[in-house]
Amino acid sequence: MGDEEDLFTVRTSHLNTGLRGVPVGTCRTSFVTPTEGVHYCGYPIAELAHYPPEDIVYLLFNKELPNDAQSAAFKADLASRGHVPPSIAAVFHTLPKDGHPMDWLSVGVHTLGMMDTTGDWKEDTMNLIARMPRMMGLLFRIREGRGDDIPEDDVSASMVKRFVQTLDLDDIDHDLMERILATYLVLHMDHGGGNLSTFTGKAIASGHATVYASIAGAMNALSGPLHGRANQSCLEFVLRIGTSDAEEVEAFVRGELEAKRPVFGFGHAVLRAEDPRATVQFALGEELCPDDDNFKIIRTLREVAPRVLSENPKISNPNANVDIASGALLHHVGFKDPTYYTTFFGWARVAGIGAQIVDERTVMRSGKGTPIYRPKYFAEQQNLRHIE
Ligand code: CMX
Repeated sequence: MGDEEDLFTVRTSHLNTGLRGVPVGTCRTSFVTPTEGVHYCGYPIAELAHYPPEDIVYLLFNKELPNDAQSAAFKADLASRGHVPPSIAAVFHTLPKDGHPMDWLSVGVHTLGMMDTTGDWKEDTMNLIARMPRMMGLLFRIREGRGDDIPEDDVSASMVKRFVQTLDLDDIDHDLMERILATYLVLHMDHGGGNLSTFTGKAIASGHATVYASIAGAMNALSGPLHGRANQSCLEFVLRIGTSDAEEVEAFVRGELEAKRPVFGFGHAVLRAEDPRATVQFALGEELCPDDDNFKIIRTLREVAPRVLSENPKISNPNANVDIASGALLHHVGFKDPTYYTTFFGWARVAGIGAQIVDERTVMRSGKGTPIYRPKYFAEQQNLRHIE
């Protein structure tokens, strides 16, 4: 059987595996290769890491990078859509303060949709992207009990600046925070078509629920500890290590493995080398915060963990993944509570998931759109011989 035929043959061994490896569609925004990781519209992520997030949003929707005039026009378009109704703050004030920030994010997206849905896939997606920075800032402030005296929203500022201005934290280096967040957003915007949150968002949209309902559902999927919340777990893991001494770090890693716990920040389902998104963030940390305690720990982990994990031949990729460094960088610039980290991931993914929803709803099948999702499930007792 040829490779291609094999790829498209569904076998009994594929059942009850969460569609793992079963081809179900095409993705116009990004793909992942084992060595270079994610590519956005053909560009390896390492080549895009230093672009402003707005230019990468443009890329995901238009499938080409903007020139200067297109970039300026796109930023102006986002500004024209950026106004967030102040009444969203009233909704946030009613939420339980100990609710997880990802649940707040899902409520926030839904609430924006209840306040203003046009029904046009692209319009709604662009409006949501434009409103995310302010909504994120309000979410942080109100959940932390800082809901008063919130600064005016400067819709003409960059996505990241609007968020940082809304937060309005004392004693932080705004430029540093903006630089770390801008890189974080670009690195996390998209990751192929089949990851759980993207697939979920597209599945919901396939039933013609609104963009807001679809993205809120995608955020719920992202919040799981096996998916986006690994982001939070990874810094919690680093904080538990508490030393950058190589021997102590090695003893800690071995202890985790003996206790059958994951060594967070290492391994990947598809990549077979260090994730370029980790490489970019390590370089950023070496430039911006080489002496930060957590950064020193992850620098040692990057040396030690792949060697220890390589001793187990079952582990397909012992190298660092995207989550190893992002937490240390976010912590360094002032985000001390890891439970918020997945909300940054979600904010970034609104662009990639949104672009994929717009493609599936308005481009695929010559513009008719992908039909409503309906994979087949067999009754357990049904005879499976015909697909052997
Ligand atoms: N620590 C401990 N065990 C690991 C491991 C790690 N970092 N990486 C892989 N393994 C184990 C797997 O659990 C699996 O064990 P079983 O056979 O007992 O089930 C075995 O090695 C083989 O796994 P694999 O084929 O190499 O990798 P998977 O596709 O099954 O899992 C991943 C990938 C990311 C879930 C896994 O490497 C892991 O748990 N890493 C730690 C958690 C983490 O950092 N998650 C963030 C992922 C970021 C991203 O996806 O981009």
